[in-house]
Amino acid sequence: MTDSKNNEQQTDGKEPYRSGFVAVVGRPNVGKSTLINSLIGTQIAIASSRPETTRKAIRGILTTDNAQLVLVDTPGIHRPRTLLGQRLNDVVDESLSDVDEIAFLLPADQEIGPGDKRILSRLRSEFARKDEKTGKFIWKVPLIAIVTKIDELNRQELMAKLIEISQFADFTDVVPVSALERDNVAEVKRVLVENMPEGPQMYPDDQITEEKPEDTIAELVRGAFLEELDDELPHSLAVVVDSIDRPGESDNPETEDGKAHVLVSIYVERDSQKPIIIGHRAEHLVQVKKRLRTAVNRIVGQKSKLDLHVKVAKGWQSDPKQLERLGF
Ligand SMILES: Nc1nc2c(ncn2[C@@H]2O[C@H](COP(=O)(O)OP(=O)(O)OP(=O)(O)O)[C@@H](O)[C@H]2O)c(=O)[nH]1
Ligand SMILES: [Mg+2]
Repeated sequence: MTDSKNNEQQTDGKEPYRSGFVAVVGRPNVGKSTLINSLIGTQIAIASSRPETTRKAIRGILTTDNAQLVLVDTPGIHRPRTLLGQRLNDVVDESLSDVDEIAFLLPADQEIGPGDKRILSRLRSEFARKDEKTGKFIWKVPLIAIVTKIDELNRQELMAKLIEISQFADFTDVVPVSALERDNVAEVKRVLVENMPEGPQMYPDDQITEEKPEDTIAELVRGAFLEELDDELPHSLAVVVDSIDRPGESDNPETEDGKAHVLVSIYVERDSQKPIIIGHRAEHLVQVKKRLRTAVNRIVGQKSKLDLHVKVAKGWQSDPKQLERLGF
């Protein structure tokens, strides 16, 4: 099942062009962001071993010879415990309105659970109607089950898993994949394209995301801290890019060195968290800047300087005003 990097879609010239939106949904931590990155071939969404990594509906654009798919990464669907959790669920609702196809991710290495059932019934209430005669659900859009993390199972276990998932709901198709080992990623692409309605190309060939540079950088900074900090501060971080000043375009004296100046605020919930973020002799700030140098230069389109400021927004995850200010 391993696919080669050059395994692009072949067209015979007769295939219609297809385009539209795919909502990528599933419980927290099932591998949504990782799969989207691997479909697109570059990191546009951050992924981590912690649940609730994704907080915004990031849109990645996948262009093939005969199709363009906008993959909408969503926060994991879960029972909310904080106001932030509630807002994350709202984000999922918004990103579900008006999609052409749904990719429902289920991890191969876990049992189908109440979380998955809740997601299914939520999808049904929005996208399906019940046929009175047969009692079956008729879907308005294709519903594709993607079984993730298959590298965790042997062949026999995987077969049993695929059968179990096929019986869980009336999926249009069921596709196994390991995004981590790039196993069967091309097949996922093929199935998603095949089920997309006909439509025109919407974005230039080389555009891979709909996000503003500010938002992409803010996500990358948050992702870099999640990696840098291990488990010290799981959910307490929010990142905002306040400004990008380019030389010649602003009065900011910082740009006199010819570099763009990217001003970033990193919010934590309590004073005591500040030194943890900053680290001994600012080691975390230094590492994060180093990690992101190339990516930020690419996004801004020129040599840039990241300026990181750690601030406290007391209890922001449960405070409506603060949440709004931080873009939720
Ligand atoms: N073994 C294995 N692990 C994977 C695979 N894909 C993702 N993971 C791991 O699963 C964890 C979660 O991945 P994410 O892509 O952040 O999951 P998510 O569904 O986007 O999570 P939220 O945004 O929090 O809902 C990370 O530690 C990934 O490295 C895979 O194919 N195989
Ligand atoms: Mg995610």
